[in-house]
Amino acid sequence: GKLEPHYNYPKSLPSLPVVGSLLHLVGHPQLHLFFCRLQEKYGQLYALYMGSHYVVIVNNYVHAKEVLLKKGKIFAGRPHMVTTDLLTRNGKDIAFASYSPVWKFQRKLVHSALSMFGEGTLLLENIICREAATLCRTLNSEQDTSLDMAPELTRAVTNVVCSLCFNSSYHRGDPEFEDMLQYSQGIVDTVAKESLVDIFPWLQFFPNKDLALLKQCVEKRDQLLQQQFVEHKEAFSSDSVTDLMGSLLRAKLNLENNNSHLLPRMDLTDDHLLMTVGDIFGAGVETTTTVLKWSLLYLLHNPEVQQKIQEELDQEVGFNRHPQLNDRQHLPYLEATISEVLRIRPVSPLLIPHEALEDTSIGEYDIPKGARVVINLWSLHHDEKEWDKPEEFNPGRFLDEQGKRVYSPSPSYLPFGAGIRVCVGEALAKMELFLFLAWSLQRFTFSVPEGETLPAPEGKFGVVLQVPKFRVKAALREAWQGLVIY
Ligand code: HEM
Ligand code: PLO
Repeated sequence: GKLEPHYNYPKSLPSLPVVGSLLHLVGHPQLHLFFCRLQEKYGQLYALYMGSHYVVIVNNYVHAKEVLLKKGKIFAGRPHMVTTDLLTRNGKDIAFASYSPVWKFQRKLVHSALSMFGEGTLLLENIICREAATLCRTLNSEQDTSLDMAPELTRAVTNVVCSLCFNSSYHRGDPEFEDMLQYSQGIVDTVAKESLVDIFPWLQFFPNKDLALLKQCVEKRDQLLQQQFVEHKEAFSSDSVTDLMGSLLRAKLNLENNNSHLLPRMDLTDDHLLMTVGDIFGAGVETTTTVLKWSLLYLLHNPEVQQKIQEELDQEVGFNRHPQLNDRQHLPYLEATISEVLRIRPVSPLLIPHEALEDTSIGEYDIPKGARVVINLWSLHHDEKEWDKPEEFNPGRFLDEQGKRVYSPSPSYLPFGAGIRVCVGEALAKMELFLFLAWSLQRFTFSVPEGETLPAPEGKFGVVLQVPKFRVKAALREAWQGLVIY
């Protein structure tokens, strides 16, 4: 929208025509840190131009909750971006699609599929435990070597979403899995990170290395999705639906067969199905793996935390059985550690940009229709008024004096977002984080291999906050020597 002169808009960074405030952004690849620091000069709520896009940056929880909860529906839009349009066939997925009836329906379908296969039933727990056992077997055979855990963690997490989406899984060394690792990294490196093509859409018509890489990676991913789609369509039977792909197909057929004229006509195209699965698959893999890597990194930095988790596990679970989901309530220290990892290194430090669907306001400030709104979760999670020494890793923040779990010690904590755009995978992610960490720490102690240094806890900004590469040594704990560990 056009800015009206007499309105009370947020303070704006100085901008030049065309370039917008871009000169300020150049040389600041860590956008979440830069936006956090700009508060010193412009206050907690300020605006800037990215190319021709008017962007409002929110840095405190009161404003964030107004956007996400109180005015959630008004701010439920998503901006079109060159890179995400490429990834999602112009927003036919969930995460990068603007508010619409089809989007609402897609979310609902995923929700019910997730609760059908997992939450509530025992099935998903069994799948995760099966992958946790495989992970522990690998760790056991690689014991005391210097190991890059990233591919092992990714495979474990990938197999959970593979079971969920396609009722399939990968073995170690599977070439299709290696392909997936590659293209997914290519997408994470190039998509939705306020890259130049997203700021200046006309740049897409010039040769551009990042964009070429993204196209190539998306093509690879689409081939994989298409293959699953065809196989599922051929084998489809509406009374034996066993995965997300199947339940989406069933929903589409139902919609076509009895599309009553009472309902508004809704087109759930093949593209919508493919992109929905693509989202769940992509989010399912990249987010959970990232958190597991951050967790390991912080355990290397804080061996006393690792030891406390193990003491708790020894006491509550022991050595005769594996950890289960219903142990969660008895393992508050492990749960607190997970919460603290999600605070100190939020997976999605700027969430996904929201867009105002009408003229509105945040606090005392007017916000024009079409404004992009970026919630700086990093600022919320590192707010010194809300968190004592925010850069310090301290699971104790999430416990009371008796060591009992405190769910949210500050309102300035939203690792999964909130409101109608809240993460759809929160419950699944928490189940996986808990089980993978509990299984591994019950059996192994992780340390920095000889000759290696502690990895710096610096994240790399992008569509997820990426973890630096590092190696670990996994030593089988004494109590497990000579026992069958899975
Ligand atoms: C959206 C966090 C795991 C699927 C989001 C958002 C955040 C988030 C912050 C954006 C909310 C917003 O823009 O306002 C996380 C974290 C995870 C995680 C911290 C892991 C620890 C997952 C998993 C799945 C998933 C496992 C899939 C099974 C999605 C989807 C959206 C989303 C589809 C888009 C929702 C929408 O735009 O309507 N997540 N997520 N996430 N997440 Fe997650
Ligand atoms: C990760 C790379 C995949 O190849 C494609 C993909 C799909 C959905 C995206 C995900 C990527 C990154 C994390 C996102 C997720 C949707 C919701 C999630 C953005 C790009 C978060 C944390 O918001």
